[in-house]
Amino acid sequence: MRKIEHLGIAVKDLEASNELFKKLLGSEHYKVETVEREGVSTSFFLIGETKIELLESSREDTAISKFIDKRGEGVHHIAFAVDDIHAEMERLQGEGFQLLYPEPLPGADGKLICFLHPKTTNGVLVELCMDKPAH
Ligand code: CMX
Repeated sequence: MRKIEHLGIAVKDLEASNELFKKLLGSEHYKVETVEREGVSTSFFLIGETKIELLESSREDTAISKFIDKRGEGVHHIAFAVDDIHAEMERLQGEGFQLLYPEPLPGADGKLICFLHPKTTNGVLVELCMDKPAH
């Protein structure tokens, strides 16, 4: 694992939270992106070498809407940057962590991603992410 790539924060209203985080961080979000597969609208803020990803559910019964119903708004996941996501998935599976996908999937912000089940990581949803290869 190289560094914390981003922190994901579940929010009810992306537009209102963009305004709030703009005031908090003193800078604007640099992109807004929809991930259809996950049913989320996201926005990204850069803070040093790390990012904050705000996540709003765009339909019912998504991971984000379930999370907000159960726990309210707040920190949803920690994403770590990795150099080789396949190797890291194999290593972590060998260590007994439960991967949520057998193969990496395309995520927001030009990444390949995989999640680890929070039940196997002290209750914290962990994401691995790697820049998508150029070809
Ligand atoms: N962090 C910590 N615990 C979480 C969690 C989270 N983000 N989301 C769910 N849980 C916990 C729940 O609190 C619940 O715990 P209890 O059994 O103690 O009540 C348990 O996990 C099961 O929760 P659930 O609401 O029944 O949800 P599911 O089992 O259907 O799904 C999970 C949980 C983690 C497998 C699912 O949320 C998932 O697949 N997440 C990965 C995908 C994702 O989060 N996508 C949104 C972000 C996309 C992006 O970044 O672009």
